[in-house]
Amino acid sequence: MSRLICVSNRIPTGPNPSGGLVVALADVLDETGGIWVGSSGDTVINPADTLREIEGGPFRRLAFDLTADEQARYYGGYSNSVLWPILHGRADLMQIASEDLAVYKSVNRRIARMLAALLQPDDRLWVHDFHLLPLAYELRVLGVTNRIGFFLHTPFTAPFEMAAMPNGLEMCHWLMRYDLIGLQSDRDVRKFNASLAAVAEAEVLDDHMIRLGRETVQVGAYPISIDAEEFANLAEAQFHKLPEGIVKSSRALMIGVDRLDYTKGLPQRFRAFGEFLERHQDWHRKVSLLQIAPPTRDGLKAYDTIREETETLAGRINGANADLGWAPIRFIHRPIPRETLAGLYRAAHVGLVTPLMDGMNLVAKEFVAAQNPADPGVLILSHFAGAAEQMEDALLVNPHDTEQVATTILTALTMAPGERRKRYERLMQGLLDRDVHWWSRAFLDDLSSTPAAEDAA
Ligand code: GDG
Repeated sequence: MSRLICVSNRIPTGPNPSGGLVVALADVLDETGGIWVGSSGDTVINPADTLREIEGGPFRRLAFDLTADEQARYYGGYSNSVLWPILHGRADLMQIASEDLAVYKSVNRRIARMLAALLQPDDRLWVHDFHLLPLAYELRVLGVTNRIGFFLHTPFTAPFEMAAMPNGLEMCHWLMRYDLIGLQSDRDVRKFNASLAAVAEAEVLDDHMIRLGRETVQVGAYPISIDAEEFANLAEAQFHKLPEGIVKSSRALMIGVDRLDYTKGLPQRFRAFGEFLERHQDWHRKVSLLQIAPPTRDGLKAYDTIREETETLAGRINGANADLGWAPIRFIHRPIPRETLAGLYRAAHVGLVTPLMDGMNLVAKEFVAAQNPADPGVLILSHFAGAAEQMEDALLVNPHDTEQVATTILTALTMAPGERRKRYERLMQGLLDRDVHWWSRAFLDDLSSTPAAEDAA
């Protein structure tokens, strides 16, 4: 089997790297003698023009470094202050700066040079996420004809939003140089086709093939997932290790787990919970919301703002409702270990996953996988998470509609055990049928069967 070269913004670190992507790709990297390429996370004054071997670990890893200016402009600037907001429908939060775009392109060009020096003719490349959109374009400029696939972990932009980007047309041309583009959901595939048609006048040949000038690219939905079986076992084992106060509590526990990002809808969620408490005084002291929200992208203005807004709201709701023995919201602004998280999902009666926009949302899948099959909790899930396309047995909500979410909280808390089991069984079956191993196999099989560049020429 040809080598897989996986490229992502950050290389998985440590001797035993974990995380969803690692689980999905470790075996195929190992079996094919493949390599993972990504940034080390270190900033240096003069980055080398060659990749640096990271010793140890279950597969070969090669890292590059960035300067502090590159980190600020390529990562903090164009990636996280233009692409991230626009891909999540938040054009209002874009911070457009031409110098950031220039540095974003030059970093991608350098990565392409380092990669080109490493490639063997039949290597397959799999590029991940919005930090690396121009990578195939830059590799083609260097004459690379290998198959190159791209997976976007975020949603894709709608045509109107793409038009608000400083370089929407250029982005279309970058994308056309891949052989296969993987998106999270069918909804994203529709937006991809519509955006490329509207902004670049690309021709949609069929739902999964689009042409622009002499280039054609295949596109498809490959909903990412988790290793549901592994997560279920982890949750079962970890549940018993939780503090007694949680395991034995007679209070219903609702849980939210999200990086503290403005896309995750935390203020809307807190408002809905506040409304629920206001309407249902009989639930006071009988329910609490545990919100785990580790910090992310600190130092960017939009993130400071969402932190302040969220903390203020949690304080206000607690101030208005708490008594000496009960606080309705427990807000933890720190990461907690994955094992503890798994146990907590299982202890929870309701999972609140209400992003305003999300590529997939793995928390929704982890929550379901962690449940006790005999007495499962209920998932409340936003229509605007990619996961909603596959998880119709969750209670689907519009996160903007405070009243609807408040009503749905009551439905979830009072759902009969039989109904909870029925929904859980269907959701869990879906997770077992299409787990993360299915995801990587499906994408890589399709990538291998796209026509190679020289065949297509
Ligand atoms: C992007 C897309 C897409 C969270 N807090 C802690 C912690 N987590 C873990 C969760 C979950 C992961 O982080 C978050 O994944 P999500 O999918 O929910 O969201 P993003 O980080 O925004 O991920 C998203 C994903 O890429 C994959 O393609 O689904 O749409 O935005 O696994 O459990 N893990 C630990 N402590 C925490 O406090 N250990």
